[in-house]
Amino acid sequence: MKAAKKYWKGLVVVVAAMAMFAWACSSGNGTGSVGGSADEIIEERGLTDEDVAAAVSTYTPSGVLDEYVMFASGGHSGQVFVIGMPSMRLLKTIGVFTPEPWQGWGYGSVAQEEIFASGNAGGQDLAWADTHHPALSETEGDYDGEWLFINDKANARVATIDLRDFETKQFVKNPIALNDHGGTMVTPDTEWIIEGGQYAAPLGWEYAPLESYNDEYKGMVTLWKFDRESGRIDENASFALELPPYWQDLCDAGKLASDGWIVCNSFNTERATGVDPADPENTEPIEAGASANENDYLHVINLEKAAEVAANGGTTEVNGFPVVPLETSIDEGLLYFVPEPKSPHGADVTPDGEYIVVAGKLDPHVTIYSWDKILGAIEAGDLETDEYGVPIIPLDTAKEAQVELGLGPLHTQFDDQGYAYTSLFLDSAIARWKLGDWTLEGSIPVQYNIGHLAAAEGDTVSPDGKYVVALNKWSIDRFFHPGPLYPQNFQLIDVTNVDPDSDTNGMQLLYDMPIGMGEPHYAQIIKADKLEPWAVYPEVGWDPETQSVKADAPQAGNEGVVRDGNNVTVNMTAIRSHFAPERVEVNQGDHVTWNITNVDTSEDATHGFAMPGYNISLSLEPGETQTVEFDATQSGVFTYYCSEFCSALHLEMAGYFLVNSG
Ligand code: CUK
Ligand code: CUA
Repeated sequence: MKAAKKYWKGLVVVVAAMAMFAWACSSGNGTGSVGGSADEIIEERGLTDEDVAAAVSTYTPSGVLDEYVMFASGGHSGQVFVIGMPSMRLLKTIGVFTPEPWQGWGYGSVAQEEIFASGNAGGQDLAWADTHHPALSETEGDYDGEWLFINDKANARVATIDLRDFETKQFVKNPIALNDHGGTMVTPDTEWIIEGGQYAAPLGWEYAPLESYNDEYKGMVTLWKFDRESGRIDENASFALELPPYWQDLCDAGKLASDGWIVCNSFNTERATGVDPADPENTEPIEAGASANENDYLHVINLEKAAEVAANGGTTEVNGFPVVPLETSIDEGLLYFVPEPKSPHGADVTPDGEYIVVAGKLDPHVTIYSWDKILGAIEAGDLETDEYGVPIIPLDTAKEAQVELGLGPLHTQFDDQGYAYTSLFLDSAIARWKLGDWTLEGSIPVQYNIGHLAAAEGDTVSPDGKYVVALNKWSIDRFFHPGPLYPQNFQLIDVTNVDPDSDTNGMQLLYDMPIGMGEPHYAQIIKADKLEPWAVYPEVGWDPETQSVKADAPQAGNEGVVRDGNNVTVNMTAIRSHFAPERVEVNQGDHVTWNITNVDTSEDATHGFAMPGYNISLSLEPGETQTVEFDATQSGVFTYYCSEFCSALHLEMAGYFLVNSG
């Protein structure tokens, strides 16, 4: 602790000097400052040395850009948050599974309605989701900044987001399951997107009594094939593996040493359903039944071989989707189990692909499995099997080490100095431990009840270190609480320093960021300069659905209204501060196709198109074209207007839609 104090003293002197200098410069030109000198402000606000060091570590002057961008799951919002780091400024909420009014996401656009419809299940229109795990696309195991995927646990869906315009392009609904969990994770070249299941059910969710659980209920993992050319998941080239009715949990893709394989942890291998099938009178809560055994199973899956088997017709069909039967997986050597201690959570492959880290949840250890040892055991064969015939590699054969970290270990991330970081849910802390030495180095308290944690480039073959973000479920006393539903708390932690004399081993908490939208679960953090988003669409008349110019998009000069029987086509342009045409008249009952192009090409010159009465809200970014289609069922006078304050005469950017009942 002594050394830490000294370290901070030194840093704080430098930092305070910098702050004073900056203040002197700015006050020199007469701008002044609210509280006086930096020293006076520090004193008045009662800030400690550590506070000041933390403040200047994250303070990002106006106009200065962040070094990292974090993509955080939006949880039940069904969206994705884009957050700059280290400033922890929220830059955008990307509309994904839920309509998002500002982006006009899901409020009339024909192309977007098709995307939403493709995600519907069970005859229901879905406008919500429970997003858990975003995954950035990778090239050779490194984030490439091109695509982002995220799963919807509630409805077993995966979305594809294009990072050229940060817009959602696709939903795929899993045809064999209603919920998922171990998704999304990508293979090192983004050939496959993993979507593991969670709560076992008959594949295709057909009715089967719970008494038949052991035979009729199944687990699954689905492998979605990603086609970079088209920028879409190719549903026709995708497949699933049938698994025993254990509750598969978190998956990860192998890399380098373990490339071509995937792993998923599981729980409830007890197959508890709340009722004893042999004695229906005997009920027991699922939570008790599901944590009765000492071990569950790490699933080790040979993806490369499974893909071959699937491609060569080794599948049956469930709801038209190819599924490799469990028997085939066993016969072909696609699936192995390794015991994992007590209700595990999280399976994380180390950057070199040599080890798999599984956290105990109800066990204070993480268990580290050696990839070499697993392969050796598979090669040696002669393995016992579980009740379903799946070969089991003994824990002692596969185990490299166990490290006792604290209570409730969940998820693990990695840095560039050979450290691993594991979230401790029950202890509300992050533990830092050393790979290879398998030693706990220190831990830092977080507030409170951490779930995942995210490290800068932490899922790649070359993590950056520097920052780890704690994604906490609870915030209790950290913020003003707006009613009984509290914000959740993202905490930025500096992990650059290593100081064996401090309790935290040198890790320092820098910043608390309340997230007023829950529950985020996971995030990934990419170096900002790896992203190359467009500032405006490349050409006027751009269709974001196809990422190309739409041949018949309205352009300046060809605006107008065309009638063909009862079909009316409106070709409209938007430019500061004018819609053309400004008057559109149709007859009640006409079918209206309304095309709009924003012909502005300067940065930030977005126009909104809002038409109350017909429930239309679009956001037209520079160059973008959109189409809405509707039947003019309601007669009357409807004013459409621009909903983005685009110019001094923005309020004048409006027009009349007249629906004549005569
Ligand atoms: S799960 Cu939420 S804290 Cu969905 Cu990744 Cu572990
Ligand atoms: Cu266009 Cu306001």
